[in-house]
Amino acid sequence: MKQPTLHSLKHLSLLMLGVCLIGWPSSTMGQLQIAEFQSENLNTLDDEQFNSEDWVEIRNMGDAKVNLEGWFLTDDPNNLGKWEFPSLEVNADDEIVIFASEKNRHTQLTIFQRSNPIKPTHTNFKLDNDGEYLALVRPDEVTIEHVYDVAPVQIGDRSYGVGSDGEIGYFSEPTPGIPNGVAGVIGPHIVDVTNVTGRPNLDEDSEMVITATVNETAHPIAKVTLFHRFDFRSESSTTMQDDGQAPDKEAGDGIYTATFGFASIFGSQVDKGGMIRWRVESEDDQGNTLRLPLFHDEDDADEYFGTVAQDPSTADSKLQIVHWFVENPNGADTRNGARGSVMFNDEFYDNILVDLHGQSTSNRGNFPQGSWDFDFNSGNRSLEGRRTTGEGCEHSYQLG
Ligand SMILES: [Ca+2]
Ligand SMILES: [Ca+2]
Ligand SMILES: [Ca+2]
Ligand SMILES: [Ca+2]
Repeated sequence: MKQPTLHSLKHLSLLMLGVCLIGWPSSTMGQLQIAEFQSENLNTLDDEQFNSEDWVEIRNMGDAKVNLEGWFLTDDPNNLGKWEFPSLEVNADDEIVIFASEKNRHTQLTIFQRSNPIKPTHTNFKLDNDGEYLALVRPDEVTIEHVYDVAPVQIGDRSYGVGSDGEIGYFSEPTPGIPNGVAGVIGPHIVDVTNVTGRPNLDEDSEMVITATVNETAHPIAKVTLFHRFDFRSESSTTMQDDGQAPDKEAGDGIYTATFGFASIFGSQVDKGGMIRWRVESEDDQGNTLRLPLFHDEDDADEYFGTVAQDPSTADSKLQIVHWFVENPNGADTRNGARGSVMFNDEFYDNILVDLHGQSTSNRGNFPQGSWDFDFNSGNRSLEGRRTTGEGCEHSYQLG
C-alpha cells in the first residue's frame, strides 16, 4: 500500500531536520546584544515584499546611541566579516530588526514593525532551523560583541534569545523591535509525523498506524501522545510507544508508534469517505509540551494531519475528486466563509478557509451548483508557487 507522508509534513521535516542540542550556547556580552532571532518565521513579521523572512534583533544595552556602520553579522565562525552593516543607528536602550533573508540590501521603503517604522535591512544569509552559529562582530572584524556558538533547534514561529531576566531560551510570543519577555523551554522536538498505513479502506482496514520522530530538547521525554478525531466529533487520544513492541519497530530509537482501531476509538461512526485527523503532542519530565502540527495561527495554519477513508463508490471515477469537509456548510456559503478541510491529489489540507467566490449569489438554496474559494494556509508550501502575498494562497473551484 502506498504510504503517503503529507506534504506539509515533508516541509516541516525538511526545515526542522533536527539536531538535538546539548547544552546552551555560550555568549560574550558587550554593549550590543543579539537579543532575539527567528529562524522560521511563519506569521510573525513580514518584510517590505510581504515575505516572512528570518530576522535578527539587535539591542543596545548601553546609554549612548551606536551607529552600526562597518560592523558585521555572520552565521559562519570562519568568516566573521560575512555581512557588513550599512549606516544604521540603534538608540540607547532600544532595538532594531535586520532580516536574515539572503537579499543583502538596505531599502528606503518604510514598513511598520509593531509600533516602530523601519527601513528594512537584509543580510546575505539565512538562519537554519537545526541551529547554527550567529555572531555580531565589531568593525575590526575580530572582536565578537555577542555570539550564539550553536543555537539549538528552532521551531516555527517561536523566536530565541535573551529573556528580560537574562536567561536564554525560546519565546512563544516573539517581540521583533520591542523588549523581550521572559524566555522559556520548549517540549521535546517532534521532528516528523508519518501516516504509515495511508488512506484506509474500511472494507479491509480496521486501524491506522502513526509514527512520530521525537528528540529530547532541554529535559528527558516523558510522554508522546497521539490525538485523533473523526470528522468533527470530539478528540480522543492514544499514548505513543518507543518500546520495540509491535507495531513499534525498535525500542529507544526516538520513533514513537501508536495504532488506533477505528471501531474501538470511533465506534460505528466511521463511514467510507469520512475524514480522519490526528496530531501529536510531546511532553518532557518537567511538563513542557510541544505539538505538531504547530497550529501557531488558528486562522492560517493546519491544526491536524489527516486523510479520508477510501470511498469505493468513487474509486473508478475519471474525475478528480475533491473531498471537502466543513463543520458549518452554511458559513461556507457566505463571503466571510467557514473553516474546513480538503483532500485532493492524495494531499490533505486542514483548517483552510472556504468562502463564496466572487459575484456568486449567496441565496442559492440547498447546496446547489456554485463556486467557492479555498484559501490555503501559508504553511501549505506545495502550493506556494501560486502564492502572491504572505496571506496564503487562494484557489477557486467550480463544484456541482
Ligand atoms: Ca530560516
Ligand atoms: Ca545560515
Ligand atoms: Ca524583542
Ligand atoms: Ca521505536
